Amino acid sequence: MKRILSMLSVVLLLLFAAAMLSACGEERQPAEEATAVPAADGDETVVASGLPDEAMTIASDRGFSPDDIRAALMTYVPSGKLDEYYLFSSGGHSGNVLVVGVPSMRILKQIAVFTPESWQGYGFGSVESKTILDAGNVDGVEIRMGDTHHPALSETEGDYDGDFLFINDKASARVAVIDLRDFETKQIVKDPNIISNHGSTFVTPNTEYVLQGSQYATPLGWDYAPISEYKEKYRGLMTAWKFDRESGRIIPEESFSIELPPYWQDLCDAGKLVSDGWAFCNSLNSEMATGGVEQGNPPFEAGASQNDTDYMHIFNIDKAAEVAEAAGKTEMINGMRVIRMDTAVEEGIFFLAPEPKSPHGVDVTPDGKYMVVAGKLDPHVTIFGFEKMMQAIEDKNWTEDAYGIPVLDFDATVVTQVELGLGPLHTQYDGDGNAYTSLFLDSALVKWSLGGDDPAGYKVLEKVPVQYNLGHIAAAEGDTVSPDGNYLVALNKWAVDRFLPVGPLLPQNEQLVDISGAGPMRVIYDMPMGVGEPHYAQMIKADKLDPWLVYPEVGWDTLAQAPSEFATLPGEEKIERDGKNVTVFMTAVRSHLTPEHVEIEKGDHVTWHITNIETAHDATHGFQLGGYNISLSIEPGETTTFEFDAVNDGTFAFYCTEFCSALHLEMMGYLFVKPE
Ligand code: K7E
Ligand code: CUA
Repeated sequence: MKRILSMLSVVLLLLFAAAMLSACGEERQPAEEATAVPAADGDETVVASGLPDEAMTIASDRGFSPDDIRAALMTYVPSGKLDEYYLFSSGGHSGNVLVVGVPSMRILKQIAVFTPESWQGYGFGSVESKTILDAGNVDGVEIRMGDTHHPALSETEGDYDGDFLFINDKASARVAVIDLRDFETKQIVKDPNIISNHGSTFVTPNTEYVLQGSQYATPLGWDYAPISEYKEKYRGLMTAWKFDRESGRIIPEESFSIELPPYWQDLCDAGKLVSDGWAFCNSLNSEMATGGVEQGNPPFEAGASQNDTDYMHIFNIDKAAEVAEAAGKTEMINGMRVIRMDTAVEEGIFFLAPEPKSPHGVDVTPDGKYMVVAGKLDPHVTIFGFEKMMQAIEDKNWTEDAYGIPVLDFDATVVTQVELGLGPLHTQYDGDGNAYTSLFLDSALVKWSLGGDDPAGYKVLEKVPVQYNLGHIAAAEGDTVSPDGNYLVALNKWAVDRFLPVGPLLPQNEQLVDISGAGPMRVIYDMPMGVGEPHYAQMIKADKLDPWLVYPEVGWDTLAQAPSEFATLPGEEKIERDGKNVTVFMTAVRSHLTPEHVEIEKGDHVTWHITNIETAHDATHGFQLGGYNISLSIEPGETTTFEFDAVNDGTFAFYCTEFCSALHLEMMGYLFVKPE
């Protein structure tokens, strides 16, 4: 690997020289120079004869600068070669998750999560996806939109383990679980006591809990209360969803919430190593502004920005988990165990600390010792020390807020403040003691050094402009106990002039930044993200994942991740009738759906199982039934089920939607619905 790299740099130098020469209108470098570079151990594909000369011509014809050439060489992944990292990016208000390869920035997949998606057959008839989506319904209202913000990969000892991915829906306070064996959503849970969550999802270092902080306060229990009763009735929540690795599911009965003041909790992060067992959230409306500009009140944006400080929320999650198990310490509200505020204070579960106003991200350093709070309206980040916090708690060095919650002394908890630039939002880390923070207003990424307990050690090192309005950043494993460095993706809110115009609605721009340390930080790729606003993303080393190529057995239930009771093998295909209920057992294989004729009557209720009996990699069959809104994707080995009421008679064609073989167009059948 080293040799290929050093060779690359030789080629690079040559290309630089060539670009410079051609820029001066002089003769290009002769080809012999480049072909003189020896090939790496038997790998004759590294430098093909004559390539550098041709490459030089291309580079100069396309007007590439040396930086462009370098960026191209760093990001190009040849056909058949694989990327080094997976990036799991929120799809924002598309309600889904995008999977991207790094460094190529090729989109590998969109995972349907909160929003129906026709290709994957998610939300179009299949019982499996309906079960998942319906669990996210809100009080009988079918919710089929979502606003995903923060993906969280499951962790073992504070490091990504590649097993599961969690993501929140900010709009309806829901959390989804994605199984990374098949990259499919398996569960959606709805917090019964709030309607918006932002500070989620964040996992504890061994994924015992998936943390979820609320955002816009609503009456506890999510009932009606007039805004005039804001201070008395409106509340926030921190919910710790219990995750069971074995079943790959969140267990609501073993989860609990902590009641919070109506301060509009924002981003959170879980502690790690020394701070394992604790969690931290920012807030942005300690003023408890209630808006209502139409009644002559200050608008929210002004009302919520009057105080110089808001409150960091500090939770002892381990202690809270003990309290949640103790008799009589929780209240059951809408089926969720809730630790009320006074209990949380009494038990030493919940503290506040002042933080500069309207902060955004709080990001725990890889050693777990410091919490970096970004200012948003302040050019500084504030570094809180975990040990200092613990000392302040021990010393009872606090005042109280309006609800009697201890507010730790600012100076006693803060190590220092570092001026970074305008609009700091989010921070990530590398493995060399550096931090990276997004500067929204500056449209820049800033690299700075961490100084531990020494305020003088915190120094701004470097800035690189990005295009434009940078929100979150995702460095390779950059929020774990062992960040990789190497790459960072800037998730920019605006693209403006970066891509061909596509009308007034523009894609967002995910930019890949080289932070390998071999020189200055450089933007090396622009990836238009053609779905809703991505917020956060996480980047994991590709070899930590081990996804299935096909399902483990033919006849697989993808919801249970176990053999299906409806598995249908060749020869077992049949149509059964029981009164008005018809059940179809079908197989799919290249290039045949069996049975080909399905005859039913208007008014029947139809349950239809299809097993893809293929065991070949990539031999997926799709299934669509026009006129009945049915779309399925049946991966090799999968058994899926859909149901519908035959409300219309007529003759319908169903067919395979994946061009699976030369006779794919013949892979069809008829559904005859006889009139009553
Ligand atoms: Cu900054 Cu929802 Cu994390 Cu958007 S949030 S950027
Ligand atoms: Cu199966 Cu086309």
